[in-house]
Amino acid sequence: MISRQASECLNLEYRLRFGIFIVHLKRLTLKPYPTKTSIKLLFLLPFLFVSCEDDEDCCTVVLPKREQAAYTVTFSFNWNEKDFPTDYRAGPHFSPLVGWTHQKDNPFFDAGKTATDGIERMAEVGATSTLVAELDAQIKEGKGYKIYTGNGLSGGVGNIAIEVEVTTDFPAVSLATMLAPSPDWYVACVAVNLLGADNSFVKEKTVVGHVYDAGTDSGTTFTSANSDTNPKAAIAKITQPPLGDGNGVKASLCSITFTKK
Ligand SMILES: [Ca+2]
Repeated sequence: MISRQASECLNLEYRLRFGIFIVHLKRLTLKPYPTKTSIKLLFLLPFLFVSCEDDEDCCTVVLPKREQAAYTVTFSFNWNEKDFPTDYRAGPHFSPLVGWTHQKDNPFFDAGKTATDGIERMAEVGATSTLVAELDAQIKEGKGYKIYTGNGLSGGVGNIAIEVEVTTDFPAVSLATMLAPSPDWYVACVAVNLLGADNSFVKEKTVVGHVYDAGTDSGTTFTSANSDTNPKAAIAKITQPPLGDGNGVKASLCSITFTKK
């Protein structure tokens, strides 16, 4: 494909070449013997009709570059009894990370959406296979680039790191992990765009890992019995106890850093 601007540039260049050709032709027809000009003309002829579509230096029009970048994404958890005392119990942990890189602003895991079956299974039992199949279907529709599954964490404090790749067409990252024990709560980064204002990839970015209620189980605290929510409620950021303080969950529970490799 060549852009309209590039096409106009090519037309202009062809017209210029044709003009040069005519000037030399007139000079040539006035001389009955071969001259340096007529020899040059012979060399010019093929260039007059050769397309410069494949010649990067032909035009000054710069077509958009499709760049790629790799990042290490580090989830740093600090879910501890001192900072989150309400109903705290031993054995907190996080399920294997799962997510994808995709077009910016894709709301797949975001508040306000209804959880898919894959999000429900991830948020309730930490399973990834249904979610991976759903993300694969999204990628086949052209909405995403790659799917990732990673490690979990067998405690409330510690890090999980994962490597991801983004492109200018798919510059955003969404990753999620079940917070356990819990009814249907998960920590996630949703559609974090790694393209900066100058349209190049940022060196580093840190965001809060928000805690979401998937809206698929009606339990109210960490160890509530299973109570399926039917129909599903919308995904929502958690604000209330035991994790929240009425307004939200302390940002210290999870921070997520993206470091360009
Ligand atoms: Ca459920």
